Amino acid sequence: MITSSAALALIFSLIPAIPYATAQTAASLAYTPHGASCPNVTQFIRLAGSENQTLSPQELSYISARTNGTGAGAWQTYLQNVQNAAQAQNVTLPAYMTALLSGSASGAALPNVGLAVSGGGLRAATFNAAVLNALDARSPAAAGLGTGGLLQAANYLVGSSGGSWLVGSLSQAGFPTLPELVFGPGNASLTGAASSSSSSGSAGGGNGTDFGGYSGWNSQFGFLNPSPIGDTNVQAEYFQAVVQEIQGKAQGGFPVSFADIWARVLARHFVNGTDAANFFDFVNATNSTQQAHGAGQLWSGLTSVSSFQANAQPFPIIVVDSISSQGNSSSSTTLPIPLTNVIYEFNPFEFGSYDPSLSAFIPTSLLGSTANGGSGSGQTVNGTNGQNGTTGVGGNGGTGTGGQGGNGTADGQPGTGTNGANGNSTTGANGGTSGNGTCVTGFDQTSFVIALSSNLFNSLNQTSGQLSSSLLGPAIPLLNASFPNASRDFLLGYVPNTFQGIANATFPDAQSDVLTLVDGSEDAEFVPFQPLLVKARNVDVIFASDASGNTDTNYPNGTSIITAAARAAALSGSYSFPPVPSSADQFVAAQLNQRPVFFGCNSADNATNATTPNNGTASTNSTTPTNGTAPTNSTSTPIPPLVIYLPNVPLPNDIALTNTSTFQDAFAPQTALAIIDQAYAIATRGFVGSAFAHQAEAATPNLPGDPLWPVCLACAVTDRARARQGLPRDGVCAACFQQYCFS
Ligand SMILES: *[C@@H]1O[C@H](CO)[C@@H](O)[C@H](O)[C@H]1NC(C)=O
Ligand SMILES: *[C@@H]1O[C@H](CO)[C@@H](O)[C@H](O)[C@H]1NC(C)=O
Ligand SMILES: *[C@@H]1O[C@H](CO)[C@@H](O)[C@H](O)[C@H]1NC(C)=O
Ligand SMILES: *[C@@H]1O[C@H](CO)[C@@H](O)[C@H](O)[C@H]1NC(C)=O
Ligand SMILES: *[C@@H]1O[C@H](CO)[C@@H](O)[C@H](O)[C@H]1NC(C)=O
Ligand SMILES: *[C@@H]1O[C@H](CO)[C@@H](O)[C@H](O)[C@H]1NC(C)=O
Ligand SMILES: *[C@@H]1O[C@H](CO)[C@@H](O)[C@H](O)[C@H]1NC(C)=O
Ligand SMILES: *[C@@H]1O[C@H](CO)[C@@H](O)[C@H](O)[C@H]1NC(C)=O
Ligand SMILES: *[C@@H]1O[C@H](CO)[C@@H](O)[C@H](O)[C@H]1NC(C)=O
Ligand SMILES: *[C@@H]1O[C@H](CO)[C@@H](O)[C@H](O)[C@H]1NC(C)=O
Ligand SMILES: *[C@@H]1O[C@H](CO)[C@@H](O)[C@H](O)[C@H]1NC(C)=O
Ligand SMILES: CC(=O)N[C@H]1CO[C@H](CO)[C@@H](O)[C@@H]1O
Repeated sequence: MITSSAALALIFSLIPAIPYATAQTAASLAYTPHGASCPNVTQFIRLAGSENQTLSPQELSYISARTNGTGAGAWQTYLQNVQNAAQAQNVTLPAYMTALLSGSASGAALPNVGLAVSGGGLRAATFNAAVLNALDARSPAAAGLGTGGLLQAANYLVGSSGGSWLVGSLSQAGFPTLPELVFGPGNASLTGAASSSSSSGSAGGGNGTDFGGYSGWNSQFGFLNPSPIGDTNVQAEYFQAVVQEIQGKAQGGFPVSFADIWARVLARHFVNGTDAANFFDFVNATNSTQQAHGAGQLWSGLTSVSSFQANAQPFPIIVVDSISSQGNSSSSTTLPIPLTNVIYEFNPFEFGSYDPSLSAFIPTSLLGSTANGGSGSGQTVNGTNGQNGTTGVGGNGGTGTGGQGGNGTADGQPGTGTNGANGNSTTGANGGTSGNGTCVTGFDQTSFVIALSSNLFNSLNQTSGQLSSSLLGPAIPLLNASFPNASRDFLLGYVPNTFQGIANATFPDAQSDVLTLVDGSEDAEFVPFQPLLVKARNVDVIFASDASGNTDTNYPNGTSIITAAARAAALSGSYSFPPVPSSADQFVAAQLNQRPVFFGCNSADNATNATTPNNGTASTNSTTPTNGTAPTNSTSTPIPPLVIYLPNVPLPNDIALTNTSTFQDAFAPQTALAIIDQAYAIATRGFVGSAFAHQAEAATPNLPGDPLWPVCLACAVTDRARARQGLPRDGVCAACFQQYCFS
């Protein structure tokens, strides 16, 4: 548990401030960003368009390769599993479904499915791993049931906070099976092998401690307090090693914060390079040039993972929220943060936001660069392109808002942050045409990306009252002592702001030298819908797995989906979302948090058909379209995606295991296995209150759920593709929608 602040205070007090002279460890070196030459600055920032947005060419090509190639095969496998499930129930699939998925359709005719997995700490990561397993063609159980295969067929996989750990680790590990992901390749069986010894460590390297190997989540060790025997000396050594690893970045003049420490902690669980054998190996961590605990693994580096290169993973996206540095940059921000705050995404190709206030991207590999060209773009301000202007690579400190600005500090000294800002553009260099600015690489560490997405420490400050008495209190003096030149609020995450000068009129951080980033769930959109609502992505079905802990007992109550709808309503020019209940109370009263629900069932077909959804509005705000009816025509209102909502829920006859605290950060293997088993049951049982389930139960008592759930799921998955063809929903799918739709 990370809540034991007294113990941590003791541990921290044992750690000496780390002197700058200390030789850097392999991890520290690998975690330090480096200067790089900038590409042609006119192409450096991609403006995604205000009205008709565009995707990056790389993403387009990734998705199109999936829908034309790999994906077609994946859909056929999925269809086969669904057909078997249908046959077992003596039902016939609608002809349109069979035709769509059997290989005759490709490209835009196919369903375009995005999976979104919620935050909620290790609970959510584990729960959602089981949900993905239930959709995985490689799981014999899921394939046999008829739900397996959707994971392979989906185009996108989006994670936030604890969900980002799942998405990040899955993708960077090369898309192993979910049991392999959680327990490590050698301990992968979901039926008992999890308790075997953790000797699988050297999967990727052979020598145990290497940059490449993946060995599972190591979730037997806690995050901040991993020592299995509670040995405070081991704890102190552990923290010293972790904190030392951000030394190089700090010395390079980059803003560091607790998010960096968090990154180095999470790396030991969700990034290649750590196993049970080297977890507490501080000798090699200090002295070996090999043991980097995942430092140096970059989010942009996913493009060199073979399954990614083969377009054989759903396209991974990680979501991060922002606190505007212009408005409220302190950690005492009220939560949830405002819905209109910019939501950023990290995909392997790009970092940025499709939110209309920014709508701009940079290459993920150049995260942290402040070069700001843009001649010809008409949107960048002049003079932001100071040669010396970034937050010091090797000490060229400063954030130079001036062509000649940024009298940075001497090379090698800790960057003095904003030093360059006083350049004031005396020569008026119209940044961009000539300047290449200063670029960095190595900032987009996978561990840092997932740490930003789960950077909820500013909220702890708020909910626990006094920072000093919170579990992080003791870390602050340590950070201060170790990085004396840092002067930021250590509870926020920092990325030098490449978007300075972009979209001045609408982007709240257009003048800020850094982006201040926080947990992707702090806007209460615990399920990260936003990237899947981007119209240019054309996602037509979102499978949303929600293990957020909205209630006292750590179950969801619909807040995620209601928040997503409210945000879409607030930014209705950019996003649309199906009708949902107007409050969590209504959501719970309708028991929509108890079972899988489809939202938006009637949003795509002509609304003249009778089944108008109820008047559930999309928002508690007044700005929402009033009654949540389906659009009456297709000319103006875009069709929102259909949302398949799967909530975490207690099972009637089991001891609840899937609702551990968000702050529980360690599970013994047997516990993780039990949680996964229960979550798998939740994901595969369907709506036990459905007519199908009642019928089946009458014939065969003690069925775990709705035997038609796999078929109904496939109906939802293919429904927008059906509507595109102008065909009516029919057969078992019409019956499924009677049972599963919100109405
Ligand atoms: C940079 O890219 C722009 C647009 O593609 C092009 O017009 C320009 O010539 C390029 N400049 C250099 C120096 O390559
Ligand atoms: C966006 O696309 C629509 C439909 O294709 C078109 O009518 C409109 O002019 C476009 N808007 C912009 C700003 O390009
Ligand atoms: C399907 O039909 C067969 C043959 O009529 C029957 O034996 C079987 O019980 C039926 N299965 C279900 C689930 O209804
Ligand atoms: C995929 O198919 C669509 C049409 O079905 C086509 O426009 C597109 O160019 C294809 N892409 C690739 C990479 O083959
Ligand atoms: C393991 O270490 C030995 C000795 O240093 C080296 O020769 C070998 O290449 C290493 N193997 C791997 C997979 O790194
Ligand atoms: C992580 O390790 C696995 C093998 O264990 C490998 O397939 C994958 O490519 C590695 N990922 C990275 C980013 O190096
Ligand atoms: C350091 O690494 C070497 C090579 O992998 C290993 O033999 C040794 O046991 C490690 N040291 C510790 C203290 O674990
Ligand atoms: C690293 O090596 C040095 C010199 O060999 C040694 O003094 C030091 O104790 C080692 N560090 C650790 C953590 O063992
Ligand atoms: C940028 O510089 C050009 C010419 O130097 C000038 O015409 C333009 O007004 C400047 N733009 C801004 C936003 O200052
Ligand atoms: C920048 O450095 C030059 C040369 O050292 C010095 O003359 C000038 O005052 C400095 N400007 C600022 C704004 O610090
Ligand atoms: C920058 O220029 C503005 C406007 O000329 C002036 O008000 C400001 O004091 C200058 N800042 C510095 C640091 O020279
Ligand atoms: C003050 C400072 O750091 N100036 C440096 C700016 O960058 C150029 C190279 O681009 C160096 O030569 C200067 O010393």
